[in-house]
Amino acid sequence: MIKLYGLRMSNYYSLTKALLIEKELDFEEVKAPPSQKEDYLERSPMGKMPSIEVDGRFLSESLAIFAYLERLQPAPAMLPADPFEAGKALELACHIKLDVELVARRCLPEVLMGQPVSDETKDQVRGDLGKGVKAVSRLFVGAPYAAGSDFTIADLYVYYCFGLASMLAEKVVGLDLLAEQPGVAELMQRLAERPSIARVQAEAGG
Ligand SMILES: N[C@@H](CCC(=O)N[C@@H](CS)C(=O)NCC(=O)O)C(=O)O
Repeated sequence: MIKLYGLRMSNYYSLTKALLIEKELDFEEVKAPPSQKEDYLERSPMGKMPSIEVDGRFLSESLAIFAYLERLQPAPAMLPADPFEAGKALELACHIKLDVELVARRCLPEVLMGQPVSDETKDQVRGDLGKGVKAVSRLFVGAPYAAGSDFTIADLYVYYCFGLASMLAEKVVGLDLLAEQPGVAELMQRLAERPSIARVQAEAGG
């Protein structure tokens, strides 16, 4: 059985858990807060969550875990069958992850630990987020799903990464990313009803 390490409060842990549920794979959750201890780094070389364990071997990074799970359990597919469209769905997921979520994440210390972020950082975040959100809107299809007609891994990145970024952007730098992207806001509302995501949310407090 696959072991999923991390904490339920983490957006990337939640994304990976939703993916395991979508794939109907058996898994066991193991509480493991981020750490720089040697045994943790063996599972996740940057000391981050999530990571998974399969038959005594470890894998970290949500996209790498996705690549593994997609091959392990091809159905239901989380990428379009067309190879180029599959690439486009991953391109969208990458921009959400690297150019929106990772940028907004610079504001996390202020929200999570009350550590104020400098005005200089806030200005940089506003500028970088502007570019990142424009990149996402060029690739976002939203008809009806993020990358086109089918639910894909890109939808999970929309929900868990664009979602966190929009909360951070609003709280810390006063930007309403969802107001600028009504299609994303509408999709996020629909995704919240999806059984995998609703289950992750229902279990988040535990
Ligand atoms: N690129 C990683 C990001 C994972 C990540 O940022 N995890 C956060 C929690 S949501 C974490 O472990 N932070 C603790 C740290 O950076 O030390 C992925 O896609 O899995």
